[in-house]
Amino acid sequence: MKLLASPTSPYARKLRVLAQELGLALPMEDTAPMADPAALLAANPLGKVPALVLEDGSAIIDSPVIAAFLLASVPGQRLMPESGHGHWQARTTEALADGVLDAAIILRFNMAQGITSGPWVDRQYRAIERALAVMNTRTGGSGFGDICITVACDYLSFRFPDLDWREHNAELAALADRLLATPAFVATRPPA
Ligand SMILES: N[C@@H](CCC(=O)N[C@@H](CS)C(=O)NCC(=O)O)C(=O)O
Repeated sequence: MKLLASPTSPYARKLRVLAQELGLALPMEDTAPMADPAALLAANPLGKVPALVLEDGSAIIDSPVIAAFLLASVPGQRLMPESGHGHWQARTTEALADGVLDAAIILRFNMAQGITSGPWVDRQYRAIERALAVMNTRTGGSGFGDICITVACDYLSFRFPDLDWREHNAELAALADRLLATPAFVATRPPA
C-alpha cells in the first residue's frame, strides 16, 4: 500500500505518525493536490490528500477513515480502545483536532486571496480557540487522540507562528513537548 500525500499535509502526518507507532510500513508518494495529478484523482475524485492506495488498486480516502483502517490492521493495538466509550471519545478527539486543521486551512485559503479579516475569518479563529481549550482537557485520553492533538498544534506552530496556542493551554504544551521529540514526529516534521 502507499499513501498519496504531501510532506506538509497535517492530515497525512497524523497517519504517518500513527503507522510508525503501529509498526506498519506506509510509503508515501509525494503528491501535490492542487496540481490535480491523475493518480490522485483516480484514488480520490475530491482531489484531496491523503489517499491510501491498496495493493489491489482500490483506495481509501479521508484521514479518519484511513486511520481507522490502519488501527484495524493491527489486532490488539494499544493506541485506541477498539470499542466502548474510550473508542468514541478518541474518535471525537480526532474530529476536534481535524476540525482545527479544517479551520486553519480555510484561513490559509482566505489569506492566499488577501482575505485576513471579516466574520468568516473570525469564526475560524473562534472555532480554533474553543477546540484548543477543550483539547487541553482531553490529553492523555488515548495514544491516538494524543497524536491527533499534537499534529494539530504543531500545524498551528508551522503555519500560524503568531497564534500562541501554548499560552492558555498548558496541558497541550506539555503533551506537544513530549510527543514532538519522539522519532515518529521528528521523522514527519514538515519541511520549512
Ligand atoms: N477531511 C480530509 C481533509 C484533507 C485535506 O483537506 N487535504 C488538503 C491538504 S492538507 C488538500 O488536499 N487540499 C486540496 C483541496 O482542498 O483541493 C482528510 O481528513 O483527509
